[in-house]
Amino acid sequence: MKALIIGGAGFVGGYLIRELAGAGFEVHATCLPSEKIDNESCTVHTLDILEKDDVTAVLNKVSPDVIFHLAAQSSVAVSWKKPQLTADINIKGTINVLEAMREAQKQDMRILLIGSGEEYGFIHEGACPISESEPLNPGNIYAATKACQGMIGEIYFRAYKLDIIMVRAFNHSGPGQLPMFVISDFCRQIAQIEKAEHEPEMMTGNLSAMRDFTDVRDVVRAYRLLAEKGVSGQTYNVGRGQAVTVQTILDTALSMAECEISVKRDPSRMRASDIPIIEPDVSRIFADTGWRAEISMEQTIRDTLDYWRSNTQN
Ligand code: A2R
Repeated sequence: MKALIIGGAGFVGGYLIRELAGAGFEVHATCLPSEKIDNESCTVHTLDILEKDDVTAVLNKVSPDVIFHLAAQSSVAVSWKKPQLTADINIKGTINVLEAMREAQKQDMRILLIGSGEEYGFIHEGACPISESEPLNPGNIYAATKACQGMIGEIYFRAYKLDIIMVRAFNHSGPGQLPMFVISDFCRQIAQIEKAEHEPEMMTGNLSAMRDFTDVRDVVRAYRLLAEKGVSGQTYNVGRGQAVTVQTILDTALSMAECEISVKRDPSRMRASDIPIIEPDVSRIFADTGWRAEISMEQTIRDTLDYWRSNTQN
């Protein structure tokens, strides 16, 4: 099987390249001209998905069996500051990819559109575990563009019979993730404190919110299994299916620290409208592929902490 990862230079891309190469796929990956992919197990192509003709050229050159569309403006914070850019990349960019796929000479090409659990947004009490059929109520620009990506995917599936799978990935984490995400943030702070680069004080936001965390290595395995066994036209939640409080994440991370650390609330890290619980129903992906998360949250936290300990300039 020949795979093309669009947006392969990001956090998930590196793991997905390894997962697919390990499973025997011929792997091609794209990155922006400003980015780099250092991985010998894939062929790299530069691509800006806003350039439709370039998307067509890469698709025709590689002629993949399956495309993993990861390219995105993936930051919620940036999406507030740059809504037009976020809409351009996440919506127009996706349309460019789908149009290029529609025009491609190859008939049996599958695509996974990677969306987000954020698409559900403000969910009503009692909706959790939230299933794929639940209405979407996005609460930020990023989430709205990802919901739109999924809707356009469904339309292309129905109208043009393209082989499209929509994915809603919930929180995922692991070594190498940027510290704007909670597990990476806590682990980085601990590593800095252990090296005495920081006061022994952990800054936190809202600790009572319950979120569903999956290791990125499990997530990319889910993507591979969906590419192999997922049902065309279907939308799949990808997550552990067991939410925990951010307090639990903090306590687990602190229990691994090599020194005493006190906890301090940082008002700048509190979000105005934090939804109390977000937990996916993952029965559909389990039924269709047999996938479920296997790596424990403790392991993810330990590996992320070790990552920051060995990356001194953090
Ligand atoms: O924004 P950058 O410079 O980090 O580049 C990102 C890249 N990208 C693009 N690629 C092609 N054409 C564009 N116009 C364009 N704009 C941005 O896509 C980055 O290298 C990659 C996305 O990777 P991350 O931002 O690290 O996301 P991550 O965590 O790998 O998540 C993968 C997917 C995304 O669609 C998320 O929205 C979803 O999973 O949850």
